[in-house]
Amino acid sequence: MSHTTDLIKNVSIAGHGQTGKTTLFERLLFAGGVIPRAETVESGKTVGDSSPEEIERKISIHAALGHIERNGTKINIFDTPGSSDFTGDVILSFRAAEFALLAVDGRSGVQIETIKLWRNLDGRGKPRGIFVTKLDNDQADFDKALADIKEKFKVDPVPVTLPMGSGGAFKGVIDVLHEKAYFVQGEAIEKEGPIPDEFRDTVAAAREKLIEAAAEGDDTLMEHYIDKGSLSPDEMQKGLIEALAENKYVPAFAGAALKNSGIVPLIDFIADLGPGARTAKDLVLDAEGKEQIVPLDPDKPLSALVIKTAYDQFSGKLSWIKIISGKLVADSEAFNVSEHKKERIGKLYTCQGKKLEEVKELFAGDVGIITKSPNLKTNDTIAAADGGFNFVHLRLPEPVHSMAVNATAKKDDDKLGEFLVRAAEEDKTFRYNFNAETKETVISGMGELQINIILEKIRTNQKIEIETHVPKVAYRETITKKAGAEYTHKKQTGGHGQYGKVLLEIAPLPRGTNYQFVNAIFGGAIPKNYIPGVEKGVVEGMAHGTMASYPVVDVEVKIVDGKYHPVDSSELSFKLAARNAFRDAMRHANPTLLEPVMNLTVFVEEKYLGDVMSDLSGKRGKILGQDSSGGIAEIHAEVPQAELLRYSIDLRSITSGTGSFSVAFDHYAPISGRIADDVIKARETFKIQEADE
Ligand SMILES: Nc1nc2c(ncn2[C@@H]2O[C@H](COP(=O)(O)OP(=O)(O)OP(=O)(O)O)[C@@H](O)[C@H]2O)c(=O)[nH]1
Ligand SMILES: [Mg+2]
Repeated sequence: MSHTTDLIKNVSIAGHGQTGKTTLFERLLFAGGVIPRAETVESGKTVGDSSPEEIERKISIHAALGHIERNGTKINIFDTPGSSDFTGDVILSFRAAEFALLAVDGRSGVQIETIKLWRNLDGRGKPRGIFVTKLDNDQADFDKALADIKEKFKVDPVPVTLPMGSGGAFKGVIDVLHEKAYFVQGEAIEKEGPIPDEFRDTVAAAREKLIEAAAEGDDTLMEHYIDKGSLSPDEMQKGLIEALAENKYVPAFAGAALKNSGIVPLIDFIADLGPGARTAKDLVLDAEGKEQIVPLDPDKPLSALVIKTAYDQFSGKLSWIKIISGKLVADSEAFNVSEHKKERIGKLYTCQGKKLEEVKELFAGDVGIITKSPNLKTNDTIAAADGGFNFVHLRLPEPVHSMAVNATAKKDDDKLGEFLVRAAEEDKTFRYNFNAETKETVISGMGELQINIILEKIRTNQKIEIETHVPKVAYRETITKKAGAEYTHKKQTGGHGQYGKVLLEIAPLPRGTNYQFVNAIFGGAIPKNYIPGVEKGVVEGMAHGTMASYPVVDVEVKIVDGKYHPVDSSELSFKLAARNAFRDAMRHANPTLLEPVMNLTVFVEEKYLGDVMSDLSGKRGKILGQDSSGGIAEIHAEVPQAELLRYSIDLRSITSGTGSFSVAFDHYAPISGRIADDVIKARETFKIQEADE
């Protein structure tokens, strides 16, 4: 069944790893009547974790989509992965949803991913709520979790539900808004009942806080509240809707998803007070290439965005699509604006996890699926007509972990290539590229786990035998002082000889300048038509430095004098002379190796700060600055790339998997002593290998 825009809401469940998101998703579908019984993640049968790799590891790896209906409103729900390796799917769900629900473990409180996700939501101005779950665990503490949020995010969450007891004594939750209690019923859906007397005072205080949040919703309500000291239920509802849509307060919910607790009042809240599809906006690039905010609008012609591509074992290629304006109709024709091609729209679906449900149309605000379209790619814009605008591509963090990979048998190269194309389409944080300099195919992503899962798929699903190794570092060579050299290329071979003499002067240039060629020949010592040959020789000479055969950079090369022979000279002679002259000059110019230095930002809990800092200093890192707030430290440093090739693994072990980082190339810096000697030595074996091949 299709729902119209005003009857659609999209919610993303996100949060730190293992906080119970998939369990919550499962219980929402159960309470919503979608599935007859709720499964546990351990059973491997949940709707959320349905791929073989998720079932095997008992963690979420891909976003899952499902929906429930409450009072005619369709609530699309995304269950997203908690591991930062799969952050791409979290970010796409944030784009597609009007409301994010952050799952927080009642015992652990705010964790590092919670903070990163919060920041991402801040950047979008996206309304969000907190679901404090696992309150049935010993030492779980709802109030403490909220205090933690207040301390770390400087916002005071407003409880919509409150727990009754905790740990072994956890009995259920109280819906503060509707003043009802919900009692745990084992495997069954929680049961409504009156509020036990012992909680009356806490509920009254919480209700007061909720009314204040509602009054913030608009000025007239605030006046009423100040005048009367309270708000009517209708006013309260209106105020809470408006204030949440404007991200003015953060509702907090208590629960224990595994015990089906806190689920029904959560659904009620989202259905009645959560931001609706109409509050969404998106970003397009207009015809002039300028970014424009566009509101979601059912009354405009069709526009839609492909938010995700997945390949399912049974259903084949699935293109997830969010409708931003108008409606998408099955068996129709639209335009793929990104490709400037007509797009034949066949069947349309919504889904409950991997189970597809056919629909006739999808209205603005809804998220659905197009199957088996060979042309659709993630980030494509679908519209009623070609041209005009394109949706802005989803912004994702840059990869931080890389691995070089090659098929053991040459015949598998193409198959491996095809798989990598598909993997990169499925997860936009995963990249692959052939590095022509190091002659390696390097795959990169957000962490070791993501890369290992891809490698495993290559080996087991694709049955391709592969070899992997740490990617090579692209070192450079340069010079540190001026030098000159003279070289005569002379060959007498019967008839025509070869003759060319060049005198070069080379000098260091500032870092990053790469190369400058200066022709300072006076009086035709070398005729003009041979100068390009000279430059070619210099460029060839610079391709392989004299230290370890790495490319030479940041050198000015001046041709100052030379000699030619009217018969024997040729471009080739001058090229060879220049190449050798360059190499001779370089040897006298005090050459040095350069290594790439990265700009690193590390994000860790404060208690790990000391260990992270000392590890970085052991990695020849230069600390540029450090910031701490709410128990989380952010460290900025410059660190040689050679030291960071395994950093995601190192940081994980230092921080028990909680730390994260981003990294980007910054500059090249000289190395000397043992470090340089090691690089030169490693290159010697590499060169021998190359010669063997
Ligand atoms: N005691 C208790 N355990 C829970 C509750 N909710 C989830 N769990 C358990 O916590 C573990 C993680 O649950 P998941 O639902 O997979 O957590 P998740 O946030 O989806 O995990 P990722 O997707 O990997 O980030 C599982 O063993 C669940 O059974 C709860 O309310 N109480
Ligand atoms: Mg999960």
